[in-house]
Amino acid sequence: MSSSKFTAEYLKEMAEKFVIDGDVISVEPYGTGHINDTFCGTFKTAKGSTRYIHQRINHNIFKNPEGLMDNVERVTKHLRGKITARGGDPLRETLTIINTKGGGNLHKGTDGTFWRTYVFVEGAKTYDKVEDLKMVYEASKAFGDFQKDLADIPGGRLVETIPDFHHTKKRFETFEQVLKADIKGRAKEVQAEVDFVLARKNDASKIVDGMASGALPERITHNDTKFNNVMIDDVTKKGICVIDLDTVMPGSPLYDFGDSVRIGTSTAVEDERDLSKVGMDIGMFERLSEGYLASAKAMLTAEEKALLAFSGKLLTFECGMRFLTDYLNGDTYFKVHRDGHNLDRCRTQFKMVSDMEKVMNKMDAIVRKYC
Ligand code: ADP
Ligand code: GN1
Ligand code: MG
Repeated sequence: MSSSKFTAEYLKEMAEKFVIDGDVISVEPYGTGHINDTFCGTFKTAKGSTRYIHQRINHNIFKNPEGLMDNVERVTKHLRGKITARGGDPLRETLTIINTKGGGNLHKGTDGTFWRTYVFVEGAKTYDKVEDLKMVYEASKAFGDFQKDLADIPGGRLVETIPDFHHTKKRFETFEQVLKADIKGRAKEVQAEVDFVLARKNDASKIVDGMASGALPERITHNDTKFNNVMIDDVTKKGICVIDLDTVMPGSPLYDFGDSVRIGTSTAVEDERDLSKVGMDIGMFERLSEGYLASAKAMLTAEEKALLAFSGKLLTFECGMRFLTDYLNGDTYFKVHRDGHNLDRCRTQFKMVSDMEKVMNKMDAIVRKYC
């Protein structure tokens, strides 16, 4: 369901289900996420106006929205405690759930949709592309702090909101099945990209095998550490709030560090069509490593540290393979806004992978420098 399918009246009615002071003025599409439908709601209050984020959770992808929201409740409650203890502002430094008038964290529409509302983090923004080296450092440090803060979350194991999300080996097997079925007849157009994937089969199992054998520990991780999932403060330029908590679940820090390399070290946006503009910038990689390790170094094992540079390549490869899989499948998973959009995204990711393969020794040396 695309955002445009919701009328203004529908959206206002949805927004009124939540405990919010003031009258709703408008609810407009917001952001550039690929999964959920995000809206910014503006409400009239005595002092002027207040904004909120309303989101329709994509329940084709997140099959257990209730379990997902339980995770978000637990994670944000824990983070709120940490932020308050260090004198921070929990309303800006983590997400704050607004309950429904019925008292829950989720509004279920009669049409089968699932909606939630967050306090809008003001005075900060997300960026689809890195603008300067300080931003890379700060965003990466924010992801490291996030992992560190969640290391002692109490209670049982968090719900796996998407099972096997970063199981690269299973993702590879899915790719092979989709390629074989070729339901849209697109495989013939993308032989070079298909060959690129098939040539890297052996890489796919490296992290998951380590997880399965216990050589790599399970921790609580974010699992979707793209650059626009951290809000950068307009004034201090620090990464103040890690958002998009739908995939916070048990995982490996290598998933988070690795995934942050995709966009955090790229000279172009994820869907850039001119590949001559796309590249992995080693200076950006250095700042990204420095920022992440400034927070995370103390908690990582030697085995994890040894795989950090490789994880950048692997997670970028995994994401490119997912875009290609979706392209072959007829674009049913990621939102697309033009023909060939997933293929364009796949190509930027593979360009990044090729660049990383050329300088993997340098990447390893940089990581070691900050370990
Ligand atoms: P998706 O899962 O589709 O990526 P996100 O949760 O990342 O959705 O939200 C999409 C965009 O909406 C973000 O990149 C950010 O710009 C904006 N956004 C999300 N939550 C907030 C918030 N609490 N305050 C301000 N902006 C937000
Ligand atoms: C999706 O939701 P968003 O846009 O932050 C995807 C990530 C991909 C990313 C690629 C739940 O992230 O795994 O890496 O697109 N999220 C999900 O840009 O599949
Ligand atoms: Mg997002």
